[in-house]
Amino acid sequence: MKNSVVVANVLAWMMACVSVAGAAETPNNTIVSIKGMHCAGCANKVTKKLQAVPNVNSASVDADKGTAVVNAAAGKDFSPKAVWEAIESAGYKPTELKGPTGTFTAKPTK
Ligand SMILES: [Cu+2]
Repeated sequence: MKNSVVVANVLAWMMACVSVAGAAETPNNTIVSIKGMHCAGCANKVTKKLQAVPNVNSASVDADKGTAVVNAAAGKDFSPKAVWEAIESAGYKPTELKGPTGTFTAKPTK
């Protein structure tokens, strides 16, 4: 069981590498710093909200570090504003969002 999860992760990583190979300087990840999360339950809540944002492929939220890594669906972009608002709607406060369109310390306008 554990091994197959590792293999799946490695495959996903390899596929991610292939898809960003042509644009190594603008990886398709958006990293958000979030205030107010304390446990896995908080992280789950934020993850669910982020995964509901259009064109978001996956979101991985770390309550201890206070970060979310959000990945766009292949060939698509999501709205950083929608990501910011999704986190707010879960009850937490984004403090910084770094993505392909820039770094924001207040809610992006689009
Ligand atoms: Cu919690």
